[in-house]
Amino acid sequence: MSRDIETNAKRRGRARLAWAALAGLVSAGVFLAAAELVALFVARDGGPILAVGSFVIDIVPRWAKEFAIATFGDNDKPVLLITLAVAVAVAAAVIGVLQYLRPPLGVIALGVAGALSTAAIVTRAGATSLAWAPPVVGTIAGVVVLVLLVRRLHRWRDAAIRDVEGRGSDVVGVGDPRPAAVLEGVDRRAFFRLAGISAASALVVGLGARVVNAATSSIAAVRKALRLPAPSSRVVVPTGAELDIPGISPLFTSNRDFYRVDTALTVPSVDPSAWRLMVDGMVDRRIELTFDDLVGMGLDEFAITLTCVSNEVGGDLLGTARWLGVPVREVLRRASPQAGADMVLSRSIDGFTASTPLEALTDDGLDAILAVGMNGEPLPLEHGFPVRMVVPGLYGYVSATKWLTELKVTTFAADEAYWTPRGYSAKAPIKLSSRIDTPRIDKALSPGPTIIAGVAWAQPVGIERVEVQIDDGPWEDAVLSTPINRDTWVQWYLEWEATAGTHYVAVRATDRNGMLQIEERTPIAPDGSTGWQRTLLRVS
Ligand SMILES: Nc1nc2c(c(=O)[nH]1)N[C@H]1C(S)=C(S)[C@@H](COP(=O)(O)O)O[C@H]1N2
Ligand SMILES: [Mo]
Repeated sequence: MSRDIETNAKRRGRARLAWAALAGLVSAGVFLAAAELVALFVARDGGPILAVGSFVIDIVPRWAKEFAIATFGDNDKPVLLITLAVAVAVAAAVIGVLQYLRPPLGVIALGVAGALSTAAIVTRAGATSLAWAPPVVGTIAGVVVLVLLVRRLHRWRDAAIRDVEGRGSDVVGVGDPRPAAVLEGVDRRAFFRLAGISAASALVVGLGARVVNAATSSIAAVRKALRLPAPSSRVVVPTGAELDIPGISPLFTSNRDFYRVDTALTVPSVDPSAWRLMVDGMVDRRIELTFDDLVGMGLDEFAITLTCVSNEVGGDLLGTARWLGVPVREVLRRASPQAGADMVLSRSIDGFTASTPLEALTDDGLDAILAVGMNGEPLPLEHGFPVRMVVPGLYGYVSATKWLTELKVTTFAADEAYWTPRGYSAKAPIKLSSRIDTPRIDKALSPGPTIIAGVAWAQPVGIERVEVQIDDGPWEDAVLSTPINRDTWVQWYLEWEATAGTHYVAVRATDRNGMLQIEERTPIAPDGSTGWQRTLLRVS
């Protein structure tokens, strides 16, 4: 009788080794899922599965590659991935068993595997500065799940041992009055519950992230391969346009630093070869353009400062880029808008719409464009690839439609855009404004010569003057950089002899029409914030 119980217990002990292997597999699944999820946000190519696959492709000797291609042909990559998956699964099972039998050996092995995959990822060509994040976060998540699962497995084992030892007497003497067999059931269920939840979450999160990443990054490859024709004209940057002052906003905002605002939960994937622009509504001729048609109209480069209506006083939701594109007026001219139309409703593939006054798009003196390039490269995916609108002088939400698909010529009376029923004006010219970039409010300053500097903008009128006031002193004229054009911001600075103590610095701008920036503070809704920026500086 007692021998029966013992062999039974041994059998169950061996079964628990299989559950330890399962714990390892689940932890590996959590590792991969967490890494894929992080990769989606910080480093598109940083997912460990494909990265390690690419790493293997890079390091296997040529004969092995040739053997694989000769043997498996077009299936060589799937075969590689399957082989890799099997290897990972075996290693994960071993790690689970190690952690069960000899903790913390499993954790250490998992940590080493994580470090190796991180090395494989960050040494890849084109790895971004955050490429380490997916495997590192994945490793941490995997270790946590492994530790928790094996701890539950140990508790289950201990309860089972007590159960065997305690047969005959009903109660185990560990302070819990419940029978040992009941406790064993509780611990077993705790293990399987955690294993089940972890495995299911890893599956859903990992596959979801992978699918989204694959769907969008194939467009990333298309974009990378895209060569835009050279523009027939380039932006001329006059000397003195860019001030060399530490802490000031660069004259051109890099694509990487350019603010991003949109309603898209995931970045839409639009293949230029499938892209079409419909121009319809109140037009004599409905037209449809392909990407080649558009680019074939001839590209020019335009410097324009884009501004978001959500920019608060002192905020950074604006940026200046060299946009490569075709004037909207040339496209509209082909369709020939009808009399009575006063608005163009531009539509994005994701359903977003913007209402732009027709004359802002047809005026010969305004460079409203359909942009395909940004700072010398095709539009980044997040900034509207392959085609977006950029209109000088209007906030982005009423003009700068990304992932553009349609221009509907219509009237403000007949149509309304995405933000109009949501509390924002149907028309929204950019309000002239100015910002202090340096010194920052949190910067420790010492007495002596100090440069106060920033940017000011009044698209499409241009900035005439920027004034700075220190404490209750007079408004002093700041020195302005040479403007590129009226559609871009200017930089400004003022030299100041800082004295110890607390000071207020305020800035205000005047545009070329002689209009002074509005002093009174108003919120961003319904048509943009106003107010002079005033910051506090501490000098000691
Ligand atoms: N499809 C689409 N286009 C859009 C938006 C959007 O939500 N969806 N937001 C607009 C707003 S509010 C602004 S300020 C600009 C921002 O452009 P950016 O993200 O390239 O800086 O895009 C505009 N174009
Ligand atoms: Mo915006």
